Amino acid sequence: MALLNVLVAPDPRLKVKAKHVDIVDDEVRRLMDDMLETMYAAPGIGLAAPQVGDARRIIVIDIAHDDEPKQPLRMANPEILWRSDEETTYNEGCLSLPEHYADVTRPREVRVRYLDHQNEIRELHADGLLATVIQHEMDHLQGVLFVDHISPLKRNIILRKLAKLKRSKVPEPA
Ligand code: GNR
Ligand code: NI
Repeated sequence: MALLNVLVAPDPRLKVKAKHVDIVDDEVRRLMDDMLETMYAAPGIGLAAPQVGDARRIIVIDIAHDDEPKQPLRMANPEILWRSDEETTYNEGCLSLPEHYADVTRPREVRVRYLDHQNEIRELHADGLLATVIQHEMDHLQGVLFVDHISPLKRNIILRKLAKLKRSKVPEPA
């Protein structure tokens, strides 16, 4: 297992559309496990492959609390089969937008089809926080961040602050 580096916005690798996975083999399983380890260490409750610089349609999620047994979900090629008309709002965070939060409204329930870590087709009905995190992670596979769901004014404030922070950390070549 290995900890992976999580990309912080603005970064062009967070804006690309990720590619379909043909088969979940040992190499993909290793990536899923490294992503879970990275997510738990952060700590976070979800992580998408583009956030660790890998442009494939892979996400991992665990919304179990610290005092509960782990409930890791590993998904390749997730597809939303159904979304509820009813919506819900969560104050979302993102490991690629550290220390920034905003309310995002999304469908309250979703039905998802995906390939699991054994390369088996599975379906899951999710609601509440799990449904929100699934949609947040699937957005990453389209190059979409939660700030793309809020007002351009709030989005630009967050992205400018993060860009400035990057400039202060990484000296530009002279
Ligand atoms: O850790 C995370 N918390 C979170 C909270 C509310 C809605 C979505 C999330 S996902 C986020 C981790 C992350 O950036 N996943 O891409
Ligand atoms: Ni995120």
